[in-house]
Amino acid sequence: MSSDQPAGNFQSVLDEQRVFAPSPAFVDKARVNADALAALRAEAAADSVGFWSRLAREHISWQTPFTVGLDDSAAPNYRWFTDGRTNASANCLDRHLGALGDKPAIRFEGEAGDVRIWTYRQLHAEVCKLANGLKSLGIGKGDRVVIYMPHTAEAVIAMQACARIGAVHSVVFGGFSASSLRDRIEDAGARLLITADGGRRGGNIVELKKAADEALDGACKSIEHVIVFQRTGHPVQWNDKLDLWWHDVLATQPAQCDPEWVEAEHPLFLLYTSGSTGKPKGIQHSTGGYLVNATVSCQWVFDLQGSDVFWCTADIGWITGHSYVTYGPLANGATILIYEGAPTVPDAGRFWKIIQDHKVTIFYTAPTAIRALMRLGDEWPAQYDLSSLRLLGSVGEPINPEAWMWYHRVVGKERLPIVDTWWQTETGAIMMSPIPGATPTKPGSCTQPLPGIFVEVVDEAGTPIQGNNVGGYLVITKPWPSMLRTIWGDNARYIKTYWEQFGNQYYVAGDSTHRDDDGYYWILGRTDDVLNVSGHRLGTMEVESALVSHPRVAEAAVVGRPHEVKGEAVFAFVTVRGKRPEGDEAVALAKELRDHVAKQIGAIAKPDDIRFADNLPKTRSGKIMRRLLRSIAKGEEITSDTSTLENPGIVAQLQGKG
Ligand code: 6R9
Repeated sequence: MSSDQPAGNFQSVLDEQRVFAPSPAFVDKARVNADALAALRAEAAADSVGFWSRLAREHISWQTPFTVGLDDSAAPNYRWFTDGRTNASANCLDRHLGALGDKPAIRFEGEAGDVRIWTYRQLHAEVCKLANGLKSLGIGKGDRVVIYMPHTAEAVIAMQACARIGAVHSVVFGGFSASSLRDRIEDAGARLLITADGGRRGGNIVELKKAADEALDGACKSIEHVIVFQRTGHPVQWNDKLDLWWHDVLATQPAQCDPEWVEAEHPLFLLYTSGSTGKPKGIQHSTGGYLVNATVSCQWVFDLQGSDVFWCTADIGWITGHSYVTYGPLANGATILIYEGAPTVPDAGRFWKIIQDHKVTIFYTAPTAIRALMRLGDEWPAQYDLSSLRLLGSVGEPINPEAWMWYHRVVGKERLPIVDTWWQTETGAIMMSPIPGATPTKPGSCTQPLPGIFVEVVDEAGTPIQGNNVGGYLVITKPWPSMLRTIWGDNARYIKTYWEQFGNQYYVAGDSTHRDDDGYYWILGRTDDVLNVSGHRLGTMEVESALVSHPRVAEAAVVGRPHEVKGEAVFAFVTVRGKRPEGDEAVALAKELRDHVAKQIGAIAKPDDIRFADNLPKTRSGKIMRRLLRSIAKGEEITSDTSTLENPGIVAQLQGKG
């Protein structure tokens, strides 16, 4: 990374001059307006530990109040609120039973259109029954439970039941293969697996039980029981020694289960995430600190209020599904929406129909979904009444200004705030985002850190770069309550991955960023996604953004390919609107796109190679698999496992073989 002022190569995002101020109508009713935000920032700047301690006391119910704010005696293994005791499930359920017992906690819609609603009282009863069932199987505090479920309300119930008894859940996304599931069960040493006969997606049954059987076949010796939720009713293999039906486990259990009060630092969950090298890391989160950021960020960023219907489209298998489906909104007593299926079943209007039918007020999704919906055409959202919406959010990757503008214009009708939220599995909760009633937004920028979060841009040597209009490594300089505590079973890797690079001073996020003239942050991508072309630094994202601004381009992914003269050359994979070009048409369009990029950014960014495909290789969470694209760009043999891709068939086409 260079500490220099960005040269012409950052221009595609820096040329983005549009600014959207919060509307007076929104500001009037907002939980946090500009004055309130300034007060929060001032309080946090004066004493960040005191600030978080106050919020922890005000927004979380403690069975034993804490007296210690931050314990940094074992830094960088920071600990928060260490002498306090609490329970995540009690915070999400029990404390709402008085005033909100009859309020819907979950509105669930299946892919086939089946709708079911759980009030807080009903959800509490189900969670208690399952929690008692787990106890009857000998599961208790500290035991690991792997959850491999479809995106249904029962997945939330399973997480809450674990939290209730102090068991540590580790949710494995239902799209992961049997071998990924096996690796995670073994690394976690789980005693119990909770799964389902299957899930429904894209008109098909996802064979979860079958994959679970395969994962356990001759392996995962720590597993003592498998609880199987019946979702589809299709026949599954049964192992009498291990398997139990969910409904049988619950049938005999009372609907009351006292929460297990755990220390604030007791692990609430592990969530496996891939690093740049090696096997997936089990990111370990705490109970107390995690809950504080998950709860408070919902109020600040989503302006969550009593009447909201909050739809975060993320699957329960990702951190976004943990913090903004299960824990944050429920701790706030909100109504959440869960939709099990694919966005295009039975047609491209499904998301918009769900928003209309359930009167969704807050919609939080990923840029990849926004681009896919954009590609399907404006006529789909136009057919539905989206007037219930009052706030839009984005998470997971940089959102290119074109997609942001489409979201703003077509979904937000130029009236709704958009919060572009930057954070990571490791941070537990949102770190940077606009505050919708206070922060003017710019398309493509996550704007500024939340109160109590302190970031810097540092150079190669770890020295903070002062002033604005600078770029470098993004680091977080002060501990915050929901930070990861360690990597399960490998604290040395925790320190090496997140701290060592700059002498254990800062949390190293692994992203590069640019801070513009107004002090706004623009995430340029992972540090491993930065290209160096003839000594010039290029963000893959800005080349992609330039490509996508061409009317024919739907989506683009750019990677570096080693080049004898330039060091690295730009290689672009492109999907187009309409039919994929072939032959002369492809040659002509590639030239047009090169010239277009040259015009947008400069000749230096011109892709040397452009390959057209019907689709890009994506993980099930919608992230483009750049590692795979880099291998393809280099012409390497693909030996890595591509089974976790949303669309494994696309690999041959990307290699130019299809
Ligand atoms: C929450 C989540 C983390 C990585 C992160 C960054 C990218 C997430 C972003 C964003 C730009 C945003 N990322 N949000 N980049 N703008 N608003 O996605 O966690 O799956 O661990 O991914 O995603 O590169 O480092 P996770």
